[in-house]
Amino acid sequence: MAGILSSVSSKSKHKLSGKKFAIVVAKWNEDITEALFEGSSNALQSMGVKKSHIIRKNVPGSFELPLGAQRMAEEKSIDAVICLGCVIKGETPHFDYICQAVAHGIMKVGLKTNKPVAFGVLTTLNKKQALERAGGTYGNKGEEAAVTVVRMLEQQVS
Ligand code: RBF
Repeated sequence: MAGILSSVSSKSKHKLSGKKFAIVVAKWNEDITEALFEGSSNALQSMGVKKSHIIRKNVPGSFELPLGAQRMAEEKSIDAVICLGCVIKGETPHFDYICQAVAHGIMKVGLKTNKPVAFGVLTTLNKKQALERAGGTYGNKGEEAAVTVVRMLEQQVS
């Protein structure tokens, strides 16, 4: 994590202080998505983003992330959007439908609005795998999503 964040140059840190970010959080599997939110929000702040420039929006489930993201990305003042969710495989095929729709929907929002929109959605076989990626052994995918949108913004600011 320190490595990823320190790769953001001090020049772009300065420029990031004026940028505004939306974080759209799905409430399903809330314990996991809260940990992803903490990861994203803390990472943005350690890269120089003001807390008041981080706007949080909750949606019921991951399926609603694309619309939540679109509403935020269409706001003129928002520079980038981070989508956070956690879909855990059950015994029915809903997992595949939700994951595909969410991934496609989130990508479309970025292309339509021409703003960085990150896919910070865990798609795991079980809760253990999700915990490992929400601040556990495999890091925090919320942090990685924050670094991703910053990298995409850097291409515009540097
Ligand atoms: N939303 C999630 O974010 N994660 C899930 O693991 C998840 N599992 C679901 C399982 C079923 C059978 C259904 C019907 C919905 C699930 N959802 C899940 C909610 C979904 O993203 C959405 O909020 C609802 O389908 C309403 O549009």
